[in-house]
This record gives sequence, structure tokens and C-alpha cells, in this order.
Amino acid sequence: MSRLVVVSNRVADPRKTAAGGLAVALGDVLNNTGGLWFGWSGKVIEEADGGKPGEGKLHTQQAGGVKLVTLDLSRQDHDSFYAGYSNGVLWPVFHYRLDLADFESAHIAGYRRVNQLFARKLHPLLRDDDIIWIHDYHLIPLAAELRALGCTQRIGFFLHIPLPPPLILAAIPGHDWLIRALFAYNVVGFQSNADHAHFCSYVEAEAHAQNLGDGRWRAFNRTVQAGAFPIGIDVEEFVGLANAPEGREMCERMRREYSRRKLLVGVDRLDYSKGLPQRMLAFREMLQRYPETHRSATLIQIASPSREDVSAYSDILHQLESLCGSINGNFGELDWMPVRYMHRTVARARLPGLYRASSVALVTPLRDGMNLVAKEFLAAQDPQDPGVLVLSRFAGAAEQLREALLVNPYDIEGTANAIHLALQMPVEERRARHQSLMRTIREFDVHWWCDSFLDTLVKAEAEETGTPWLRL
Ligand code: GDG
Repeated sequence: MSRLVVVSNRVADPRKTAAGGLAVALGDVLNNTGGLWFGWSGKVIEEADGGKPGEGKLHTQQAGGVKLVTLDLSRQDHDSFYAGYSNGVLWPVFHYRLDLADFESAHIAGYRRVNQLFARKLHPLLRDDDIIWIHDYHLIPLAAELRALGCTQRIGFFLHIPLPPPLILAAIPGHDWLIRALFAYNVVGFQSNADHAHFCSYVEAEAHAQNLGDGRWRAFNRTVQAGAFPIGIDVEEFVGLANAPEGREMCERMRREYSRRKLLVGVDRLDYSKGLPQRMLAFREMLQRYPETHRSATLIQIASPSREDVSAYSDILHQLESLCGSINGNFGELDWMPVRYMHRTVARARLPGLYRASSVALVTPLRDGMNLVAKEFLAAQDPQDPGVLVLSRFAGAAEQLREALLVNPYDIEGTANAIHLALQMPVEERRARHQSLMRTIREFDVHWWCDSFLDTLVKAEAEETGTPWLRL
């Protein structure tokens, strides 16, 4: 295969296990092709230190066979591109939260400026036969900006978050511009069939695109291939971590500590899409309805800090803290706290042991592109005595993980009953469900995801010459 160039908002050194499964999976292909990974350095340069909008210094680092190239952002670019448009408009709207979107026009200007900056800095580093894979909502117009500079390479895009139905998408000022930008790609991938269907209905109704069959759509003088490529995890890596000494030690420590109770676990970035307050309400409802669970069930909720400079995030933090406090205040005993809540990031090596020691995982987002925690929990279980996954039907993962206990997280009573059912489930049923879920996550693991997307991209129609991309 030609050299792979990956572009995403943040880059990670694929050699470090803390980087996570995605970096490891992309790292394999990047390594094998002597690839390049391009993104923001994470550094913000204040105006007083010379940070100017639309400009940024490049840093280059070699990580094994992979070249990591990162770019600093000025304070103004960071605030409008990252906090303002990406996380203040696209994230909430794509998660169906129009009420949380802040449609300020300066934000979109910053979003365009940073995508142009990325294109300008990346363009000189590209070779004619590169395969370029761009990730996520921060960089939707990047291919269009690269095409405007004359790039004719195959370019693919993968959206890690959901794509909402056309009427919700249409609430974004300039939504037609965003979707038109997707036609600069050769392949556009979504997490689920539902997201893919939303794309199809949007381009048909709003862009009057012509359906060429096999997922191909034609509009704006261009053809794009669209499809669902549900992301997976590196299952074997996770099974290995759960069985490694640190994983076992963590699991045994948790089991010793909670020997008289069943553990429930939740691991999420602290984000309003994850449905954390609703989860706490459902857990409280379960304690209220089923007094026999008092003293016998403890929920460990890890909420790792995330995007603390966006105001909707501090609201969710206060709501969650107050709910956990009131559950412990109302139900706790001298020797039992129903909820252990941690607003902290836990080391990655400790997660598999924590998952394995838990009888139930609560993965109940209000909306999620996929949700990898659901798959990590399954991979970490003891197949002879596995825990039960309670999963929101609104996570992309629910399309694949049909044998989980699927819940509607807005239905507090229904979710409370499902949690109770999970705590009671006999071992034969747990084993049968786990076996079949493991088959699915093994078949559609992160390597399948990577290979099937890149295979589609390599086989996609080559760029048409003579129809230059008109600047957006
Ligand atoms: C986006 C989409 C889609 C969490 N807390 C800690 C920690 N984590 C790790 C988990 C998991 C990852 O972060 C979270 O992945 P999710 O998929 O659950 O969610 P998002 O971060 O919102 O990711 C999502 C994903 O992209 C991939 O396409 O599935 O729908 O929203 O790996 O384990 N890791 C460590 N400490 C923590 O405290 N080390």
C-alpha cells in the first residue's frame, strides 16, 4: 500500500500503550507504510507570546516508522476552532443537543481559518500517491481546503460521533456548506447504519444528490462513497491487559475491598452526552425499589475530566456531584457508600482489572457515536463468570451488541429495572450473552475497522481530472 497519512485533531505516539487502541491500530498501518500523522500539538500560543490567528509553528518527531507532525494554535484560533465551533456547535448538535449549541459567527470563521491552516501546512508534506485519512468533526472541510490547493490524492473521512437526522443538522447555520465539504472526499465513513441513513436522506433531500448505488452519491460534480464502518477495539490487547499481572492485581484488590458487595462500574469522559445524571437517577431508583440491594451493590463511577473550558461541562460536573452526594447522604450507612465517584483519569492499565472485578457495567449515554467502554468491558471479563453490560439503545454500539441489556436512559424506571435484572442474572445466561457478544467484538475489532475503511478508500474511484474543486 502507498504511504498512509492520518490527520486528526490530536496525535498520539503509537508506541505508547497509554495512547489507546485507536492509536495502536492506526500505528500498525502507519508503521508498515512509513506513514505520517498530522494534528494539533495541544499547545496554545498566547497573543503576547506571538500567537497570531491563522499561523502556527510545526514540530516534527519520529516515532519508530511513523513521523508525527504537529502544529501549535494561537489562542484566538484555539478558542474559536476548538472550543467555539468544534465543541460549542458541532459536538452538541451532532449529539442532538440544539439547546446547548452556541451559534456565534466568529466561531465558524475560526473553524475555517484553522482548517485552511492545516491544509497549508500539510500540503507541502504530501506525496502524489499518498492515501490520506482525516478523522472527526474538527476537520470536516479539510479535504475541500486540500483540493483547493490542488491535491488529487484519495482522501477518506471518518466521523467518530453520530450524524443527526437532516432536520437537526439543518439547525446549524451553513449546514449545506458543511455537507458539501464532505463531497471533497472519496470515502466518508460513519459509525452506524443509522448515521449513514441520515447522511443519505440529507444529501438526497437537501443537496439533490443522485444515488449511484453501492453507497455512491453524486453532487457538486463529484462522487463520494459513503458507508458504515463501526469502530472496534483491539480485543486481544484488552484480554492481554486483563490477564497481565497489573490487571490481575487490580482485579483481586477490588474484589478483596468489595468482597461483601457486587460492583457496578461506569467509565466515561465527563460529558453531557454520556447521560451521567440520568444514570445516577436510575441507580437511586433501583435502590429505592429494591431494598435488598442496599449494602450489596456499589457503583464506581469514573468521570475523567474533559473540555473544562466549555461551560456546559461545568454544569454537568455540579449536577453529578450533587446527585452522588444526595444518594450517599440518603442511602449510605456507616459501612456502605452506594456510589464512589471519581472526577479523575485512571491509568489505562488499571481499567481492565476494574472492569473484570465488576458484575455490571453501566454504559448509558443519551447519544454516542459508538462507545468503546462497552466493548472494553466485554473483552476484560472472565468468560466463565462474566459481568453484564447494560447498554443505552442510543449508543452506536447498540446496533451491534444486541445481547446486552438494552435500555432507554431517559426511562429512569426501566433502566432501574434493567440494572436490577443485571445484578440477578444467572451465570448460564451471562455466559451465553457474553459468548455471543465476544464473537461480534472479535469479528469487528479495530483492525477490521481500519482494514475495511482503507480497503474501500484504495478501491474508490480515482480523482476526476479537469474538474477542479471550487473553493467553499
Ligand atoms: C469518541 C465518540 C466513539 C475513559 N476514561 C478513562 C479512559 N477512558 C477511555 C476509555 C475509552 C475511551 O476513553 C472513551 O471512548 P468512548 O468511545 O467511550 O468515548 P469518546 O471519548 O466520547 O469517543 C465515541 C469514539 O470516539 C471512537 O470512535 O466510540 O462514540 O464519542 O477507550 O477506556 N482511559 C483512561 N482513564 C480514564 O479515566 N486511561
